[in-house]
Formats: sequence, structure tokens, C-alpha cells
Amino acid sequence: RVPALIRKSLLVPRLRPRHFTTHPHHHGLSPLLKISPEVSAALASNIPVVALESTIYTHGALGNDLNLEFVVRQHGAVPAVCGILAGVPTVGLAPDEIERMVREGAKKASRRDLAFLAARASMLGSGGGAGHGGTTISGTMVLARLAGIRVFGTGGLGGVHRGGESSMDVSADLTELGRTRVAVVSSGCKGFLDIPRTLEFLETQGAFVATFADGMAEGERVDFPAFWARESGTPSPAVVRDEREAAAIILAQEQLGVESGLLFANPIPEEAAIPRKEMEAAIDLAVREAEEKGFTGNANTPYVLKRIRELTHGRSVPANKALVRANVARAAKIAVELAKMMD
Ligand code: PSU
Ligand code: MN
Repeated sequence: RVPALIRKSLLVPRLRPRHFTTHPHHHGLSPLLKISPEVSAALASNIPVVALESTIYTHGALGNDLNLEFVVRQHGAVPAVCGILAGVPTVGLAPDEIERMVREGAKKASRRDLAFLAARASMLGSGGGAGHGGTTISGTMVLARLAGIRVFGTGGLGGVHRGGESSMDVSADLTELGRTRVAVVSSGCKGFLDIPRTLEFLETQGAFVATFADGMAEGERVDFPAFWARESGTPSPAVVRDEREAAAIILAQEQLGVESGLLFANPIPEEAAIPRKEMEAAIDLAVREAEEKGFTGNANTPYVLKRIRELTHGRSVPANKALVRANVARAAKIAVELAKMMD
């Protein structure tokens, strides 16, 4: 007699392609990827599209009322929230689908987790657990690239963690920028990371990094921003003046056939920024606690963000919301400029 468990594993998994979107624009599209009709139609007719991540909803400690989709629309582009819904890698999640992911619980999903979540659903119907994946910047970049989306707006990039030279905790966001041609707009990376090492690593990965310097005087030093603060003490490797210049760089990268990603850092709006001094105590304590309590690996960032939120009595939240909205608006403007150039 064959034990039940083994018998079951001998069954041929149902790996039929579901949700296959057929469109002439999408040759070579993964059969596992679901693209919403609105996003699909926009991509096919050169209407600007902006990718958004779902980790920010499932693990970002910012609440559900961010409504980044609205910000994208306000600036003339179509939003495409990316994530894995019950095992289906999806580009263009609807608000009720995101709500469901938050309610039922989602795994924080970077590049490494995508196939795992997608395969479980094909084999077991609904999959073990809810099978949801809130995609990080890295996971979202993979899905956006598969769908043919060029621009992605979000909050803060992952990076090299403090002490990363011995723990080797380096966000998969950085290696993703080295290999996946999507332009990411973020407020630099979170201030609790090791910013100089993050920039070194991005250079090694071949990722372009520039900071928006509108409103700054010519020749003034432009820092790579540190999320809640506009200054980090580390100068940005490159500077861009406006969205049109950013779009031209994205287009040139594509025409050169260079596959690496691009990072456009957008400093937090002046009026929302929290001075570095003020954040430092909270950051130091949160990072130390995370280490003492063993929040390592992908649990580190959500823990530190949550603690900083508590330690600043919620003051970090409106700043975080303001910066992510500004980034998403910026991303939409870049996508609009790009669409003009593609006409
Ligand atoms: N920035 C935020 N909130 C977040 C993140 C960034 O304000 O939740 C998420 C992003 O999805 C980013 C991820 O890709 O954290 C990085 O996690 P890690 O450090 O584990 O790579
Ligand atoms: Mn990590």
C-alpha cells in the first residue's frame, strides 16, 4: 500500500495556465500572470501606467487609507497595484482585493517567494493558507517587468542594514535593481539603514541612482535622501532636474538594452520632513531592540517601522504618507513624459 501522502504527491499537478491574458502587445507574457483589463488596455495603447507595491499595504503599518491609486489617476496615469492574490500573481489589484489580502493575512513576498506562492495555488486550488503575497519592491519589480510597466512609485527602498557587513542583511531590492529594468521612485532608503553601503552596493549592481533636485540652487550639494529626512550626509551619485529628464534616461537605458533598473530618489516634501536629529533616538532604539529580540531577516523592516511609529508617537506616519504620495505623483509624471516620448 502506498501511504496517502505519497500517493497524493504522485498526482500530476494542475498546472493549466489560468487567467491567460492574450494581447498582441504581450507576447511572451507569463501564463501565470493576471493583468487587469484596465492595465492591459493602457499598456496596449501607450497610456501611462504606474506600478505600486502591495507590501506597503500588508506590512507597511500605514493603514488602508493611503489611496495611492487615486494619486496616480490625478496625475493622468493608470495605477497597477502588484501582488499575489490567492496564489495568482496579479498586476492591477482592485481595492477590495487589497483589503482581502490585508484581512486574511499575506506573506511578505520578494523575488524568492513568487514561484512558491504561485505553484501552491496551481496544485492545491486555493493553496495552503490564504496564499496571498504582499510584494516588496523586489517582488513588484519582477511583476511590473513581466507586464511591461516601466515606472513604479513607492515609499522607501530596502538597503544594506546597519551591521550588514557581518549579518549580510542586504535587501533583495538592491539586487533586483541590478537585474530588472524598472524605474523606481522612492524617498531614498529608510534612515535606519546603512546609506553609504547601500549606495556602494547599488553601484556594484549597476543600478543608476539619481536624486531630484528641483528647487535647489545650481552647484548646491544634493544628498541621497533618508526617507523622513531630506539629508543623509551622503551625496547622491547623480542629480535630475525634472520628470522629462528622468524619462529620457529611462528611454536611453531601454534603447541601449541595459537590463538593470533605475532608482530616482525624491526627497520628502520640506513641510513633512522630520529633522534627522529628532528621528535618530527613535531609530537607534528601534534597531537595537530588533536585534535584541531577534527580528532578523524579512521580519526586521516591518518591526523597525512599527517601533519607530510607536516611539515617535505616530509622528512618523503622516511623514511616511506624505512622502509616498509625493513619490507616486512623481512616478505618474515620469510615466506621462515617457508616453509622450513613445508616441
Ligand atoms: N518602506 C516602507 N514600508 C515598507 C517597505 C518599505 O515605508 O513596508 C517595504 C518595501 O516593500 C521594501 C521592503 O521593498 O520593505 C524591504 O524589506 P527588506 O528590508 O526585508 O528587504
Ligand atoms: Mn533583509
